[in-house]
Amino acid sequence: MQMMIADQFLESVSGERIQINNPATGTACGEVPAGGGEDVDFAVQAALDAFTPWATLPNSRRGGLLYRCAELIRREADRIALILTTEQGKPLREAKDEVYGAAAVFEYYAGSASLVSSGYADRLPRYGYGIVQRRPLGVCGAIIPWNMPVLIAAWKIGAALVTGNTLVLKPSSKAPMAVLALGEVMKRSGLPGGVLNIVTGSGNLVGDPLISHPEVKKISFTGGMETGRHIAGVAARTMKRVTLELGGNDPMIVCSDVDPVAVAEAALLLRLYNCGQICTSPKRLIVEDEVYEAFVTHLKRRISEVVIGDGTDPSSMIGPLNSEEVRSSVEHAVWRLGDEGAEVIMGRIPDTLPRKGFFCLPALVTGCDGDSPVLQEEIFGPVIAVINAGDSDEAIDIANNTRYGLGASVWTQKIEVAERLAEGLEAGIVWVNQHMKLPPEVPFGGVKGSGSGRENGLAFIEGYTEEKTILISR
Ligand code: TXE
Repeated sequence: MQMMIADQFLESVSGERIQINNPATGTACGEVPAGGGEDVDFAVQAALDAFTPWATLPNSRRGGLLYRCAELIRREADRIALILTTEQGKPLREAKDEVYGAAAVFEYYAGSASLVSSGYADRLPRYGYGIVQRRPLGVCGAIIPWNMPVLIAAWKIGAALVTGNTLVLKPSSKAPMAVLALGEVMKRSGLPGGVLNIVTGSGNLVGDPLISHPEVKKISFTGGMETGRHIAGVAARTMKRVTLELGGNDPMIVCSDVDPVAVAEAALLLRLYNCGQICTSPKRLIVEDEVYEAFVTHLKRRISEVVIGDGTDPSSMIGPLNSEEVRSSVEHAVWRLGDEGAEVIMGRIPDTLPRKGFFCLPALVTGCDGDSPVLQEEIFGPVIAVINAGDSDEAIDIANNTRYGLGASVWTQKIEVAERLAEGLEAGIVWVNQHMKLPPEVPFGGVKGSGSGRENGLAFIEGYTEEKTILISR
């Protein structure tokens, strides 16, 4: 595949390419250009050239274009989803969910176009009156990871474009092809050249020139904590705005009044979605005493029934992890939890499991210590870690015992318990009797080490525009 810059599909200036591997086979499934600084300069220039005509379109026209994109994305969902499964590993039905989710995100932004409006201050006795314009920032940059690339790209593209900005987007080199397919579909929907540019390549060679480029006014980043720290530092030097989403270590608190079997089943399905590689996956199940045994008993039975396999096989409940690097870090975390004294039960290896590929058996780890140093970090894989808590006060202490603060959930039928725990949890979003749901209508982002700034909801208006006041006296 090729990069998308201005109204062209291009190779990189260097002519070099990056091989993309299918995580289910460990073998090549495609190639993309290995971009560099000159490609970034070219893309930023294309975005600058496209900016004024795009920014001066009526909001409704930009919204209308995003609706058309959503329509075509839905029509081409099967094709984009297959590319996503092939390069990322997730089961095809999850890849389709993700592509449809991206279409819904574009519909949300299209429908919100009219909310991006200016203000008026009437009757300022000594000054006349004031007009408060909302203006786009200019050229924005987006850097995204490999775990949910199509959905996360849609969040950033929808918000930047509907507010009149143009965008240079850098996908992860571990899953760039579905994002290129998304861009190509958007272009075919009528998006003018240069409004969205996609430059593929490494973090050092494409990411760094993008975050330090003087013409780029904002960087929206989703990825690892260390990279986020680096980006915030570099962006500060050119006074860029920065939004950072740096992962999570979400607690799921299971209170004593719930049906433990039903909630354990929900926890299993949620935790294994995308093979556990989701920032808001429930990574620590904190279960109160009264329901702990029944909860764990259900999981012990179910863990052996989880079918692992190639994401294109409809019987696979989970696919491989995205890379060898992720697999070894997940396996290492499971060994360490075992060393700390937790009980580890591994899932079953099916006879049909391909020999190669980055497959990682799901692990149920029970009796975990709430203070475990391993559990204070994000485990990005199919590890169901269960911690026993005496009561809800202890549960909340354990829940907040991490440097992350992205999402959290409380499972209870008692509204007063839900309210009290939701109040005490250190998180950007707290779910009650659900987890990991992110409709574009609500703001999303973290506290503590999970980052800063919000995406979606109405946060996009503040995030992608600036106000200019004109005070008029006659
Ligand atoms: O992230 P990186 P990785 C977590 C998860 C995972 C870990 C590392 O725990 O194991 O992070 O994942 C680009 N300048 N999350 O290695 O390196 C890079 O090319 C500019 C949580 O994939 O942060 C890619 O496009 N850009 C997370 C993007 O940053 C740079 C989702 C993310 O890569 C750069 C994914 C640089 N110097 C992983 N270096 C979440 N928030 O959910 C790299 N990049």
